[in-house]
Amino acid sequence: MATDVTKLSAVESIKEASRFLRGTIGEEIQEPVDHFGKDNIQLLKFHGTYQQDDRDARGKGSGGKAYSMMLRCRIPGGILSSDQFIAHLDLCDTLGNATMKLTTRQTIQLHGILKDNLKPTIARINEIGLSTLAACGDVNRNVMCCPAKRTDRVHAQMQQLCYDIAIAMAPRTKAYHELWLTDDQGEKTLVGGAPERDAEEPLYGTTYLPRKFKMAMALPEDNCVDLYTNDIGLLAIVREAEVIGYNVIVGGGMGTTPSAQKTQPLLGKRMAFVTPEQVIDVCKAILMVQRDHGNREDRKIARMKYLVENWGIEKFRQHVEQYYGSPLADCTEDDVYGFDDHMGWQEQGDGLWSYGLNIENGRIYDNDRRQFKTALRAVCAEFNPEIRLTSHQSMIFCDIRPDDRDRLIAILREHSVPVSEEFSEIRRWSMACVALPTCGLAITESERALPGIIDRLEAPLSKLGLDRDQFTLRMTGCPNGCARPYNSDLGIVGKAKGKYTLFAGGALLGNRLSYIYKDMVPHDVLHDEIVAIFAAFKVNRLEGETLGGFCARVGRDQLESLAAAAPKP
Ligand code: SRM
Ligand code: SF4
Repeated sequence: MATDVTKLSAVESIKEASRFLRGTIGEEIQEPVDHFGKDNIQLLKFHGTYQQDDRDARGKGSGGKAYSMMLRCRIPGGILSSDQFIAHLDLCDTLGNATMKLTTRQTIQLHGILKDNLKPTIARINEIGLSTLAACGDVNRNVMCCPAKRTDRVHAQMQQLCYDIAIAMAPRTKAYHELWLTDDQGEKTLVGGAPERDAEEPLYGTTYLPRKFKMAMALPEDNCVDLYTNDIGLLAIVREAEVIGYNVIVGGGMGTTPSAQKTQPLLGKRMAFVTPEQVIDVCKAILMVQRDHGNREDRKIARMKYLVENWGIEKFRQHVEQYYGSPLADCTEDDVYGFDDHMGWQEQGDGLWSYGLNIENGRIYDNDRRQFKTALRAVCAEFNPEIRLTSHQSMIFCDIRPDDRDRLIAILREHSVPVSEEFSEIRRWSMACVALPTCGLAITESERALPGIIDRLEAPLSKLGLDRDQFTLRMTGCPNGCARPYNSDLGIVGKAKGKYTLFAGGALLGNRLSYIYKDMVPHDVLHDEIVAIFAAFKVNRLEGETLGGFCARVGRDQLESLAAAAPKP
């Protein structure tokens, strides 16, 4: 490693001493306390789980923290069976907080799992053929891929490769099996066969990566996974209905700390073209460059995006070529030009249909008004559809026969689940991160606030005649950017208690970063600020211009003047 050992960040020593992610998790699980200690909290992330506390409950009751665990599954490309989906619903009802979250990276999160229930929950997830290993932590996380079910070879090739990458780049430690899938003595296997993997980590070594690592795969006409925000984005290049290779985009990432100037959101940079045969080894080479040259002293600047930015793409590519062992070809001209969110009915090409159900902010629950869980259970029981999760926190039911289409919609309606066709464009293209009450890093509300903000934007948009325009509006409860707010047309980012930074000028395609339009905007005037932007757009847009394109063209200062001058609806 290039870094001086004495300056390594605290997490580096925890990883090094952990004996491949074991730490003292096994001992702590047995202890009669409701939470884990701080070193194991870091290691538990690699196993797919975060320790949290109910932030609504802080300072109430006995005054202590109400601890529980969040558990994130690893679902490459977001593809799972009805049974696996139902098993998650069962888990959220029996051991979680009775809700389930579809995430911005095509996975499922369970919240509110008590420490004593962590092992049975992880064991159950493995029993149904899924895993939580490497859903979080300084490793390659859930690999995203366009989830559309199609009979063409292109989607199948990409989805297979997505799965193969996830396996090839998964950690190999036996610790996961020992801790969660054996009896308390660590001897008898409870779930599945004995682990076939080595105790050593040929790809990661003892200290794994300097920071989290993310990958996604998309098509030029359909960047539904937001390629440019990933450490590695693979853009499939198709000629005569075959994937002939991938343009490799490196060094994207959203997270930033506004008080630290050295941090910033960055879009990935186009690096090289690789054939399908080369792609896994080149991805491994990229990961190894980051492993050996990424910053291990300061976690704020440890993501690969800073290495790519500091070195420049040419130097980075040279290193990748050295690790890979031969020169790489240049990218083809192809780039992203479309985004299909796969909502509503789509033909698969085999006579069957997929139905994309928009789940607002990915939250699945039952209450007096809406019974998502009951409806989804009923759909799965009746049609047994394959389920595919989107990177916009929504889901797709696949393999529906034409005759069953009306019945599926009827089931949703019977349980007051809003169907995708009823969503306004603004709500359809919006996303909010979890934030309060579970996220330990949240500064403001997000998931619980965005629906109300959109309620106040829908009528003005209609009055302005902009309600058919498609643009992304994304909100997060802190600057970490979990709902990717820095490349959306508009972004709302929690900055201080009840105050937000408003971003403008990104793009639905995800290939342009936004700028700070206004800072420290109080929650209750956010919608006024946004309506003023809509009004300015209405009066001043060029033909065919998108909302983000307009904001980017006029720039911050002119946008402010135009927004002040435009007649409000
Ligand atoms: Fe995230 C941390 C939730 C996608 C950037 N993210 C967190 C934690 C684990 C908070 C923590 O560290 O204690 C959040 C748990 C909240 C909770 O209560 O569940 C959290 N992130 C999420 C999810 C669930 C948001 C959602 O509402 O869907 C997404 C889970 C994705 C998954 O299934 O794997 C999620 N996080 C993202 C994305 C979007 C993406 O990857 O496409 C980003 C921006 C892209 C990127 O990585 O740059 C993202 N999360 C972060 C960061 C900032 C990373 C950075 O480089 O600075 C943190 C904080 C950190 O790592 O220190 C973070
Ligand atoms: Fe939590 Fe911030 Fe991520 Fe939202 S963006 S889930 S508040 S870390």
